[in-house]
Amino acid sequence: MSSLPVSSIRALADLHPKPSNLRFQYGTAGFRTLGSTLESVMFRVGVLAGLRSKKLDGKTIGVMVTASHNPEADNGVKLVDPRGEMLEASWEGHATVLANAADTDAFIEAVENLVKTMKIDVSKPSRVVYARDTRPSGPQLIASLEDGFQAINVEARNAGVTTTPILHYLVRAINTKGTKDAYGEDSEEGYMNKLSSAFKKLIAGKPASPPLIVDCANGVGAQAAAELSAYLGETLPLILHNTATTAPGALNNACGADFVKTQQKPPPSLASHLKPGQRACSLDGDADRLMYYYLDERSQFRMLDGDKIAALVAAFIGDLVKAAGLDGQVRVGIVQTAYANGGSTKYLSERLPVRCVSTGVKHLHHAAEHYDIGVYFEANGHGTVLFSPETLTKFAEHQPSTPAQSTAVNHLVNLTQLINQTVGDALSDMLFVEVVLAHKSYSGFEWDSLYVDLPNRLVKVVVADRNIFKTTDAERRLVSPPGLQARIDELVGKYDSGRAFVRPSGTEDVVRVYAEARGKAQADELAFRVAGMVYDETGGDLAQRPVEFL
Ligand code: G16
Repeated sequence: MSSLPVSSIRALADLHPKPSNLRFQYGTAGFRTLGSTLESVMFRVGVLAGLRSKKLDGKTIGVMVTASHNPEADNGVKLVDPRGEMLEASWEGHATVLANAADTDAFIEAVENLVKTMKIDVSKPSRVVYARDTRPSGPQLIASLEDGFQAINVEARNAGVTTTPILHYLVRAINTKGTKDAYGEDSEEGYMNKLSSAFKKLIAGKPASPPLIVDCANGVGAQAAAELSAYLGETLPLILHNTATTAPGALNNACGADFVKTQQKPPPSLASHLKPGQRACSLDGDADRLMYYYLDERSQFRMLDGDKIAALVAAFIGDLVKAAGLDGQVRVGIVQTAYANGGSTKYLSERLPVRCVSTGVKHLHHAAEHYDIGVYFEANGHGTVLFSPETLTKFAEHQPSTPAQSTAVNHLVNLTQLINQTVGDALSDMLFVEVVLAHKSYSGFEWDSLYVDLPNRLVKVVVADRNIFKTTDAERRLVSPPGLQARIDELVGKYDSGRAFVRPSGTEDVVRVYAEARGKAQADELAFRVAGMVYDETGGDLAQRPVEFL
C-alpha cells in the first residue's frame, strides 16, 4: 500500500506558512475572513479535499473559493460533498484542525492523524472540481489551492470563474454521470440548458412576462445571468444591472441581496430604473441568494425576501401535488430559521408542517431531506426545494386519471429539473418565482399580500469575543453568557408581538441581533436595546459602543 507523499507535502507546505497570530474556523459556510490571510488555509484545504475524495473512493469533491455576500476584501473557501451538498459536518472539525496546525511539521502530523483515524486508503485516486468568484484575491488563492492538490496528486478540474450553485451542480453531475441518477451534463452549458428548457416547458402557453430587473451585485452572478439570459431569449427578458465585476470595490457594495435585506431598500443604482409595479431582484456575490422587491403605487419599497419566496413556492407545490392526485402520498414540509418573520411562520404553519433549525444552509438542507418535498428558505434569500428519490419515483409511476392530473404531474416533473437540488441557487430560484407568478397571474402586489410581515430589525454588534455567545433551541435562546437570556426575555415581554434573539455570526467577526415587534419604531428600539445589552456584556466602553445598524 502506498503512503502519503510526505516530502511533496512538506516542500509545498513550506511555501504557504500559517500566519502565527491567526486562528481559523470552518464556520457557517466554510473558512471566511480577510482574503490576504488565507493562503495557508487554501493550501491545506487542497490537501483535505484530496483526502476527502480518497476516503469516498475517488468520488469528486467540490471546492468553491468565495466570500459570498461579504465585502470585497474578504474571501473564503467551502467544500462540497459528492451529491453536491455541503461538506459532512464531522469533517468541518478536521478542516479546522488542519488549518490551525502551527507549522509544516504540525500540519504533516495532523494529516497523518486524519489518515489514521479516518482509515483513509491513500492509494485511492482523488478527484476535485474547483471554482472561484470574481474577487481580486481569487487568482492567488487558487494558486495556493492548486499547490495543495499537487502535494497529494489530486486529479483536479478547474471550473474557472463561476457561481457557487453552478459548482455544486457540477459536482453532482460529475458524480452521477452515466448512472440512472444522472443529474445533467457536467458543464456550465449543461446547467444553462437544463434550467432554461425546464423553464420554457413550465411557462408554455402563458402570456409573455414583462422584463425583470436583476441586480447582479457586481459579482460572478453577472456572468451567469448574462449567459442564462441568452438561453431564455424572449421567454424572460432580463435587464441586468450592477455587472461591473472588475471595478475595484464594487462587489456587494450598496447592491446585492444582503444590502437589500439588511438595509430594507433597493440598491441606489436602481433608483431611476424602478418604476411602480416593476419587478426586480438582487443576487449576492456568488449568486446563491435571491431577494425580490418592487415599488408600490405610492412608490414605497416592498421587499419579497426568502420568507415570501417560501410562502409563494410552497403553496404552488402543495396545490400541484393536490391537483396531481398525490395528496396524502407526498408530504410537503417547510424549513426555516429563527430569522423567519413571525408573519411568515404563522402563515405557513397554518398550511403545512414547519420546522425551525439553526442558521446555515447545511442545517436547512438536512432537515428538508426528511420531507417528501422539502422547501427551505432562509429569510436572507438562501434556499431551494428538495424532492426525495421516492417522490421522483412516485411522479414517474403515477397514473393520472384526468388530463388535469397529468398536467400537474408534468409540471412537478419539470420543477424537479428547474430547481437546483444541491443548494440554494439565485438564478434557479428566480426562474421558479417567475413560473409561479406566471401561473398565478400575480404581480408583486398579490404575492406580497399573501401575509403581512411583522416589522423587524437586524443589527450587528462588534464585540471583543463573539465565542462567549452560545445558543440553544435552533439559536433562538442564549445559554451563555449566563443571565443574559433572562434579561432579554424580560425586555421582549414589554413589546407587543415582541421577539428577539442573539447569535454569533459564522461568517463575520460579529454578533447578530434580530428583533421584531408590532410597530417599526418598536422593532428598531428592541433591536437596539438588545444590542446594547450584548455589547455591555463584553465589558465595552459605553461611550464608544460600536453598534452599527445595518
Ligand atoms: C452563509 C450561509 C447562510 C447564512 C449566512 C449568514 O451565506 O450559507 O446559510 O445564513 O452565511 O451566516 P451568519 O449569520 O452565520 O454569518 P452566504 O450566502 O454568505 O454563503
